[in-house]
Amino acid sequence: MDRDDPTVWGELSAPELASYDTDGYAILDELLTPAEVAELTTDTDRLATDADLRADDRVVVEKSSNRVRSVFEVHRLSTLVAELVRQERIAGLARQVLGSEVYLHQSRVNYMPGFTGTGFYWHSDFETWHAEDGMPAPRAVSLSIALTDNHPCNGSLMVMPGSHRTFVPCQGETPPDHYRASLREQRIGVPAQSALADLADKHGIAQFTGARGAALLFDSNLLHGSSNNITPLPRANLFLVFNSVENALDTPYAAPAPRPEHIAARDVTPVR
Ligand code: 6CS
Ligand code: FE
Repeated sequence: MDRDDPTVWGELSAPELASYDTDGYAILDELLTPAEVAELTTDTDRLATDADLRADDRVVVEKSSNRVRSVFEVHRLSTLVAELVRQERIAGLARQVLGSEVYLHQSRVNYMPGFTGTGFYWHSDFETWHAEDGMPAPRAVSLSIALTDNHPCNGSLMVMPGSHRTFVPCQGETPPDHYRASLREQRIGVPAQSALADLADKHGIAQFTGARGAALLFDSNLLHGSSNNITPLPRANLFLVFNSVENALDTPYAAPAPRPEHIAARDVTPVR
């Protein structure tokens, strides 16, 4: 389906965002300094190794190893992340694109260890957020900040530039409580191979690479995914999702019950 909603709801003043409307994403090469990344990494590594957190629902471990894949709600677990989110160079990007006050819909760190890191199959985040979380419109942006260098070879994110203008409804139904399994390996809510083939043919595939501190700002409906990481080089990214306060979550459009608040926040207090 063609998308009716705009991609940019506000005014873009940052020159790095010039191609955001057309491509559905923009790369910010040096969003954080190496010193800032080093400080953040101390905190995010602590979260991944904290024995007390292991049993917490916010921690997702890999399907076939005991390694931590994601930690959710990191802005509540790390004061450094909380302070970072509020900064104008971070939340200000989301306000420019979304044209309103914004709040954090989701925050997480994705850890992709060397050798054994497993990828994320092709998906549109908005498809999941609409169906399972009740997000009305694709008026949200994600900021993925590289905490390690993102090379072409270590499972870096692939995107289909321009695919954000097409909404691909996914087949099947959302089973109750499937979100834990889905965060390890998404099988439900992924587009049909024929749709992916058509869109790849039309738009091509690009990849987000960059040194630690680089960031990718992308539209909630952009098709993206990543391969496994068999290199010795780990990849970790801090992932922040901002939603417009005018796009607050409703009841899910295609799931029996909403996902928990650490995955999809319902408190729309603006980030300031
Ligand atoms: O569940 C989420 O909110 C996000 N994570 C996955 C693996 N797929 C959909 C969305 O990107
Ligand atoms: Fe995603």
